[in-house]
Amino acid sequence: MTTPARARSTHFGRTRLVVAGIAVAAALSACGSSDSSGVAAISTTPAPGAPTTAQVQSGDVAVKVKGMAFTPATITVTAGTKVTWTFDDGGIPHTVTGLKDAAMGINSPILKEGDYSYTFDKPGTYNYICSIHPDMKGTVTVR
Ligand SMILES: [Cu+2]
Repeated sequence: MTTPARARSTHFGRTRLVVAGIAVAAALSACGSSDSSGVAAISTTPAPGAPTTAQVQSGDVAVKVKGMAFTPATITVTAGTKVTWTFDDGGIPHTVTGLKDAAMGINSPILKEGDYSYTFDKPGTYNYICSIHPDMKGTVTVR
């Protein structure tokens, strides 16, 4: 009667010890993985001010028309900013063509090279495309 109780007690104690050991190991590995992923997340986060598309630009702003795209496709400028698109896509013709009433003034000829400029005087959002390749899209936000 005494022996079975002892045996059970010992067995119970061992089980708890093993469980505690597993819990510690799990806690350590979980801690290690969460630490490393936290460091990775911090290192891949861009520094403040790094994304150029979020910056408000003024004066003369340049946009490249190259590789079947406007780069940067999205810009934010202050009123009075002159935006110049430079066409350089290996002989592929493109345009800068405004969409909707507010952007109707944006209307370049078909160009393979050279540049086209437009001065944005009024605040608003101006969407434009290449009329030959409508998948080429750009946006100028004027503040
Ligand atoms: Cu085009």
